[in-house]
Amino acid sequence: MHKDLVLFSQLCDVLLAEEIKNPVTKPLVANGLIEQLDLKLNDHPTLDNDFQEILVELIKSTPKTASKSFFNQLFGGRIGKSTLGELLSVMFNNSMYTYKVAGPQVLIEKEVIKNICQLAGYPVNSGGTLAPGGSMSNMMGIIMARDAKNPNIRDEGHSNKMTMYSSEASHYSISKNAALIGIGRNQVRLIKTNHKGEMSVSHLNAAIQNDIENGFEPFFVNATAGTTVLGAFDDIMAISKVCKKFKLWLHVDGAYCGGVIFSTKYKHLSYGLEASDSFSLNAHKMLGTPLSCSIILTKHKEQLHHSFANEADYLYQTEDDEYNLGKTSLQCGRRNDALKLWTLWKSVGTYGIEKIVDHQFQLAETARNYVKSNPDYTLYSFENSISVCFNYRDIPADELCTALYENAKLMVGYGNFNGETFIRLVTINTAVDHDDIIAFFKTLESYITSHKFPIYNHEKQQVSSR
Ligand code: ABU
Repeated sequence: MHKDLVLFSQLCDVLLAEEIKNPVTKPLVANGLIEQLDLKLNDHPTLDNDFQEILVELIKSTPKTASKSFFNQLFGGRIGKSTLGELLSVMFNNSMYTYKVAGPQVLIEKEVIKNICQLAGYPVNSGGTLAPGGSMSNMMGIIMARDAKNPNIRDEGHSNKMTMYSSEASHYSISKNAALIGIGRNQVRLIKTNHKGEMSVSHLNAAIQNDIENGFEPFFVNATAGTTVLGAFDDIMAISKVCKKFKLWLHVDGAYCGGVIFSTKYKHLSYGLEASDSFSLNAHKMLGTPLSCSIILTKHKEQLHHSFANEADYLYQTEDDEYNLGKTSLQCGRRNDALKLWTLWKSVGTYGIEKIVDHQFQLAETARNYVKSNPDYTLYSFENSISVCFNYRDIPADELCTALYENAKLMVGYGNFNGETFIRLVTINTAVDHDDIIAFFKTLESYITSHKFPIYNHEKQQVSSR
């Protein structure tokens, strides 16, 4: 074991050096890669030296999400104290279902949940758990809403046409989960948004009313704190009033930007959160922990238990349900995903996490200012968003992003909204500073100049009206 940990440490050194030397991995063609990197599994053992070499090649050819050139997804960077927590949880190899096998790890998860509930404005007896990703956190919210509407569904299944509501800019997991839990994708009403990507509350109200009149059974509304493309925040307070009127469960999908609750300056973006019934938050996004650290909270702790508990006498043999976390979780075997957030939080404090969140908004400000002040760019996104969406000289965003990736210049993706396609620069990467944002634009511009990229339109677009 010790020998393998020494090797692990050496491999980490290779990775850290690679992230600086080759921040964007030159992509290899997927077809044929299995032979090229010697990934095939064999009947016979691999010699130690060959094993090490294969791993070094694997490191070199794996995309570098912690490098300063990674802006592609809603996560990125690496924070040492949090990575330490993640590595420790691998070494501990506990499972969180019982106090008997997880011991103090259970208390760590409970402490994290309790503190986030406080920041969300939830009452003291609220609860929560961790799920394997934001989609599954949202699924847990939907399941609690379904069971709160009809407590017999867990035993009998459902026969009514139950309907769900979420904006057309919300995450695809809402529809996917409707399919997975048997509600059906066609029972998801995608509510219109305004020009900023925020859900129309009047359309929501009308859609619910219309469904009731037509014999459907509405049960769940999802509001989003940070939509996937534009990073928009729905008006949670206004939506909560509609939910109250129709007695519907309000879930807030804060997977992307729910981390604003840590920031004195930006928590107003989630105003009304305390009126929701459940709230999901991905600490591996805005809070900078490694993947995955997906948290689902609810004011209705008893509902979490009702929806997810199942007896198993071979498993639950000591303590009560309060400390046997398998009674409130989606999974059976489950690593302590809260530990990496706890090690970070313990080391930097709530104020330290606030700085992490605020830094991302500052970087977005830098990027937006750059775009606004340069006539070759068109801006599509808005203030208070860490997704900076733009086009450069009307070059098709998909072609440009793919060219930057294939030529190992930058990792950045593109998105669509209201019929426009644009580059989405996500300023969530904790490794990045002001100069790296400027370097991003300079790299993009010099790539276009040096590669004589076809240019469609040099004229300045009207950014101020967007
Ligand atoms: N929840 C994952 C979203 C992926 C992305 O848009 O980057």
